[in-house]
Amino acid sequence: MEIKPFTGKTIKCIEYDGKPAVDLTSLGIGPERYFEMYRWLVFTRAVDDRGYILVRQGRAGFYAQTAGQEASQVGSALPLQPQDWMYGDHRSQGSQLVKGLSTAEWFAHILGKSLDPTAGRSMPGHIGRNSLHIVPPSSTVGNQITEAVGTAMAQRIKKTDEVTICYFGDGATSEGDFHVGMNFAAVYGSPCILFCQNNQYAISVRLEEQTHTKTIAEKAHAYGMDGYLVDGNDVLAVYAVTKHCVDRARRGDGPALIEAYTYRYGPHSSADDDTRYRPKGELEMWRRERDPVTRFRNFLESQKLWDADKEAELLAEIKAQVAAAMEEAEKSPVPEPLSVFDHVYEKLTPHLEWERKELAAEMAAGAQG
Ligand SMILES: Cc1ncc(C[n+]2csc(CCOP(=O)(O)OP(=O)(O)O)c2C)c(N)n1
Repeated sequence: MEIKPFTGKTIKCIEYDGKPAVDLTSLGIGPERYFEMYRWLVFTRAVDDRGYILVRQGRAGFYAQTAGQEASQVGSALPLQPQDWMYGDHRSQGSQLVKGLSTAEWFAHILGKSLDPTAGRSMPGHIGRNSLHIVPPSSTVGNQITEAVGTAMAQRIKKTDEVTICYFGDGATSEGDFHVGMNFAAVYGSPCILFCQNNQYAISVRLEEQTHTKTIAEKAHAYGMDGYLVDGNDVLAVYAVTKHCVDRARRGDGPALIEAYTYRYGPHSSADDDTRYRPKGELEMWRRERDPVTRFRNFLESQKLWDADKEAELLAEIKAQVAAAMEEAEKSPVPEPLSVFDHVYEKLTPHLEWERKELAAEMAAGAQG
């Protein structure tokens, strides 16, 4: 299978019914990798379902689901190495879990517990993990693009063997940071994979209201980098295209823009009512005909690699793993109020020192009376 930019066609490996669309032998992967991919798809959805329930139970304040976008997230994170850097947005948990984030840490983050690597300080969905090179997203749409490109520029200057992947949505391509980032990434030949999950909506704003180009991938032309349009609900295609771009970037051949065409199932976040802007029947059609998890299971079945017993075994195993992670997160204590001053600066500024003393005094007075 040849992976080429700007063909005007969406790159795909499997049909919606799961039948291979191309000769898959050239991908160089076999059943073990397929099982790993499928496990991650099912696992990501299970974690996400559980996370969203926390909001419905009134135990968490916010959640942005990844449901529908699992193939984009899993397929693009699997080709990365541990030394690579990941910049995500508010909807990147599938990729972050594949990069190594523990599920208990993810739930602790949603609940604002001490086990959260950002110590309960960040808005849910804005997690980071230093040791895994996962950078916490800033809430400002598109901000992470310039940050990621800067990291990749440093990787180039320092001649490391690292690459950086940056996730953002279609809405972020209307921000100045996208255009600045694309230009700098190309001019400096930085090893950056700019990965746009085009789920067709920025909250209620449809893609047609966001851009007048037919695709997002073609915008790469203007910056002198390669742009690839891939079926974002086809985990094999996303894996193959991202691996191609990661390998090129690691060899020193510069950045790439990938557009993964996909669809989100949930509302924008737990604070949104998507029934007010989706055309009738659209969501149901994507769920019924294009679901990334079902599609890959159909593929495995078409290759005689999967059956109902294996499915039941996997679901039971994942259910137990998710429950254990939730239990660990729940056991974690809420952070000490005074810890809010930790890690702000290496050394507290005089003003924060003063605020810290004031809070400590108020807490002591409260405890007494
Ligand atoms: C600069 C800025 N404008 C507006 C917002 C409010 N906001 C948060 S997410 C979002 C939509 C982002 O859409 P997209 O980039 O397509 O990502 P998606 O949520 O669809 O994954 C908006 C408008 C914000 N956080 N920052």
